[in-house]
Amino acid sequence: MQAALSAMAAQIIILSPPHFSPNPLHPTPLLGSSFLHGASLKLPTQSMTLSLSAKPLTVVAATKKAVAVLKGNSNVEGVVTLAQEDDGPTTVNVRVTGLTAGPHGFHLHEYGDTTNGCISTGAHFNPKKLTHGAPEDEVRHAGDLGNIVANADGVAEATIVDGQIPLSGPNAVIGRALVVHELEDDLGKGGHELSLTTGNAGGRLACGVVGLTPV
Ligand SMILES: [Cu+2]
Ligand SMILES: [Zn+2]
Repeated sequence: MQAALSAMAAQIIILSPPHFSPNPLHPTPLLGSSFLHGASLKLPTQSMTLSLSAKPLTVVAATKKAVAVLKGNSNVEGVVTLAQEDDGPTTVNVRVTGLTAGPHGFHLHEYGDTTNGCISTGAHFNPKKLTHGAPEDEVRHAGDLGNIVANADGVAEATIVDGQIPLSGPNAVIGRALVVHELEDDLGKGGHELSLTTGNAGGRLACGVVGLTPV
């Protein structure tokens, strides 16, 4: 870890000179205070990343984990765990009970706001401004995780691996909400007026905010 940070700091210094070339309007000596400030090894990681115009450096291998506890106004409830290694896909483990047998739409919604129950979690998380689809479609909401299928006992268990729901970065899903629906998500192909926005998946049975959990 220490070695990795030192190596990165060395890289920063090598990459930094363009930012510190003398400005003709405000000439300052190259080794003046601004240079020393910019090259300080005590800068937080975030600042070092922002100081580079190239894509952010990966500091060290990291696993992130999160959990959502789903509850609602019925006896439907569940626990969903999410895990992501580095910038890889996120693995989502789902267990929901109290459902009617069969498929139920399962999505990541935009907001982690449950002040008015699951309704206030907003629409499907959709940073790319596309229409609703299936998880495997190119055109889909990031939050479109398809259906989970309950057995005759009303229990749905699934493992979903998805590349559009990272646990960090600009489109991170932490602080948003997972929602399980009353009906099957038609994956945008049902021809209903709601197919291309919600998959016509009906009411929201239970929801839970995605929060970080110990790795
Ligand atoms: Cu939904
Ligand atoms: Zn959607």
